[in-house]
Amino acid sequence: MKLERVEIVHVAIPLVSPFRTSFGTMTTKDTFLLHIVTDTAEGWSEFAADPEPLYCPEFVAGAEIVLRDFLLPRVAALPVLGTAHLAPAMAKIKGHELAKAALGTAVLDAELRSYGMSLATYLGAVRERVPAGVSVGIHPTLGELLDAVEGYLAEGYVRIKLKIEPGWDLEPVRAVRERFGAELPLQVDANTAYTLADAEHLRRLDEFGLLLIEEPLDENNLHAHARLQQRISTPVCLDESLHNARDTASAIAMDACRVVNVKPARVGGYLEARRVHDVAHAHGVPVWCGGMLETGIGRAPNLALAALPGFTLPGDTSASSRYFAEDITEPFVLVDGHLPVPRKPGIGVEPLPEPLRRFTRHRRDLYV
Ligand code: OSB
Ligand code: MG
Repeated sequence: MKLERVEIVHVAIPLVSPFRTSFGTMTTKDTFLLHIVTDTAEGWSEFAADPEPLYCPEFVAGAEIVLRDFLLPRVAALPVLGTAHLAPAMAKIKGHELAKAALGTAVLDAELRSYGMSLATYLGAVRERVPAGVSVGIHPTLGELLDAVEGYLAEGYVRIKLKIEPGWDLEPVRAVRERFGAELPLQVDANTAYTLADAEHLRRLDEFGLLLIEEPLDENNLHAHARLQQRISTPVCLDESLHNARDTASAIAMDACRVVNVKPARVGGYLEARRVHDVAHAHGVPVWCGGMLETGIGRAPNLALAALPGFTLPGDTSASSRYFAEDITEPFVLVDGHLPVPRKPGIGVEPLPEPLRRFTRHRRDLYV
């Protein structure tokens, strides 16, 4: 393929309800789509992070500069544009996995469209639909939390994840267990809000039979997570701390995690996400697909990944209606607690012109 044009489309789409985590509150999905045009096909992707670096070091305005000044010039200089050549071309630029993932996914989408092959087929998907969990934010009161969980269970979600932070942990978990029973698949996500000094407190979660506790301690502190795992029986799951397959191998070897949250953007794209899956699966460590409140453009490829054999736990891959009253693609709809794996070429979806136009803040050419 030959690169002809790269365009950034900034979008802002209101969320159906505010989403509060230990690091902040989101009311709008505010990010950019990457649209690439080649001589054979077009490709789309979504930058996964937010305008502020609260979840991870990358952020919307920074990623645009990284793409424009460092990643695109290297990729545009390739004699042949193709997924296999991308990682070596971008390797000299340190970090910036989410920006690399955006470019890599748009190129992969275009390449697969030119072959007429779906991402699911390319990755080796073994399922036609994947079970959907839902990530439930911190609520002002326990009553409002229970109402929210009840609503999601009524819609068919098969697993609940509660966001926790100091002061909002044991009580919400106890309340959800009391109301919905011991059999409900339940897990928690702290987004780095605790320290090892909280180990005895976190051990009190053990009695609730949680599937896992996600990223309780500092990002990248594998040693501390391993120390915590020695003191609690709830399986530790890592999100923010894992940036590639090598990190994942180290974390598993150290017993710093017994479950892995795979977010393709966080590890630099779908090829590395596949490797993270392979490493974990080879060790018998279950993985599941995380989310970043994506529009349909980011959700579609995540569903393809979640159909790989090692994804044995339900992901945060919820239906479009959990996030948006109106999405920029055809919505993903929950059927019997599952979402369909896209099977059309590439990521299998594209923006609908009319909603895209309404939710677009501005467009900029990065490369012509
Ligand atoms: O830690 O998994 C996380 C959303 C934004 C940033 C980080 C996280 C999340 C979620 C929601 O938990 C996942 C989703 O429903 O997309
Ligand atoms: Mg998380």
